[in-house]
Amino acid sequence: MRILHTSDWHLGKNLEGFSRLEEQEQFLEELIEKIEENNIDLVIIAGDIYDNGNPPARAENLFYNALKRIAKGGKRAVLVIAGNHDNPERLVAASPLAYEHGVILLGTPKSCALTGSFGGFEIVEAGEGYVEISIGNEKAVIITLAYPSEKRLNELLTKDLEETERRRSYSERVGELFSKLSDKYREDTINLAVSHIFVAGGETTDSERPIQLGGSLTVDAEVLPEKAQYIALGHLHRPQRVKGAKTKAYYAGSPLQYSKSEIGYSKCAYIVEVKAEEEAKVEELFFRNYKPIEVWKCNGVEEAIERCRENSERNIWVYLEIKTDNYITQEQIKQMKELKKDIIEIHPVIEGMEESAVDYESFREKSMAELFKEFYLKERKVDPSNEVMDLFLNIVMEGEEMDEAKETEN
Ligand SMILES: [Mn+2]
Repeated sequence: MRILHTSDWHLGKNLEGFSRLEEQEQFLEELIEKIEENNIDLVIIAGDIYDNGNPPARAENLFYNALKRIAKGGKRAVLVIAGNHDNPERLVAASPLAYEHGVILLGTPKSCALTGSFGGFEIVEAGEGYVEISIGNEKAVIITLAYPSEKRLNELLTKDLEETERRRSYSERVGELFSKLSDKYREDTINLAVSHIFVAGGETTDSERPIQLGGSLTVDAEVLPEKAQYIALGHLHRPQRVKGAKTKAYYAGSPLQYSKSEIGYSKCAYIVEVKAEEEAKVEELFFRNYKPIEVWKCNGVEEAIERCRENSERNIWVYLEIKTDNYITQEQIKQMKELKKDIIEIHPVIEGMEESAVDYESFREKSMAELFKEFYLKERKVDPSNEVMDLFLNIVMEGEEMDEAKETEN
C-alpha cells in the first residue's frame, strides 16, 4: 500500500494580514499532481485543514475541490482528521457529500466512519477511534485520534474508566487509549495511526498555536502505539521524525512557510510504502517554495531602498530590518513599498537611542494629537501616517462625545 501523509494546511491563514490563498492553491495543484504521479492508494491529512473554526469561503472551496480531485469518486481513499485549529463539527458537516466520494472526515476522537464500498476501496469496519480499510488485496487498520482536547478525551474515557484513571495525566490517558485501540491491529493487516497531538521533544516554530498554554496537553513519545508500522502526526509545522518513539512516527509539517522562523528548510509530505508485517519505507516528497519569505538586514535606509529596487520583480514576502541612526520617514516607507510589493514589516534598529526621561508636567500643555504622535514615534520609530492619526483622533472624539452624552443624561 502506498500512503501519502500531509497535514497542517491552514487554509485561509494570513501572514500579518496578507492572504496566502494563492500559494495554498498552488500547493494543492502540486499535491494533486504528485499524488497521481506516485500512485498513492491512501491519503492521510492529519489535522489543521483550516486556520480557524470559521474559515473564509474560498478556503472551504479550495478544500472541497482538492478532496474531490484526490478521491476521484471513491477510486482513492482519503482520511481527514480535525486538528486544534479546526472546528470539528463544522469540518465533518460535509460528510454526507464527502462519503459519496469516499472521503472520511473525522472531527473528534469519538467520531466514527461509516462502512461501505467505494470505487477503489472498502471501509470494512469502523468504530470510535479506528477504521479498517480494504484496498485491492490489502487491509489497513488505522487508529484515528482527531485532536483530543481535555474535554473530548474525558468524554471518551469516562465510560469505562474509574475516577482514579481519569485523574491520570493527559499523556497517560492518551497512551491508555492508544493501547486499547491497538487491540484492533492484526498480523494480516497494515497497522497505522493518525493523530493531532504535541509529542514532547518536538521542534516547534512560531506559527503553531500551542495546543494548550502551559503545555499540559503534551504526550510522551513512549505512549505512541508501538505496534503501528507508521504514525502520521499533525500539529508541528516543521517536518520531522519523532524522537524517542518505539516506532516510525512523523510530523509532515505545514506545506507553506507560515512564519519567518520556518525559512531555513524545505516543506514536504511523506510517502509511506508498507505491507503487513514489514517495516514501512518512508520517503520525503518536497514541495516547491511558491513564495519565499525573506528577511533583509540593511545598513541604512539607502541600502534598503536599493535592495527594494533590485528585487522589485521577485515574488517574495519581505521582512526589512534597517540599521539606522535616524527615524524612518513616511516618505521613505512609501518609496520602499512602491518599489517592492509585499513588504510585511519594516523594522528600524536604531543605534544609540537613549530613553528620555518622562516629563509629566509637559503632558498638560500638549494636545492629544501631539501626545499620540510622540508615543507612536517612541514605540514604532516612525511617524504615524495621516490615516492612523485620523483614526486615533476619531476614536478619541467618539469617546468624548459619549462622555458628554452621559453627563447630560444624568
Ligand atoms: Mn497546525
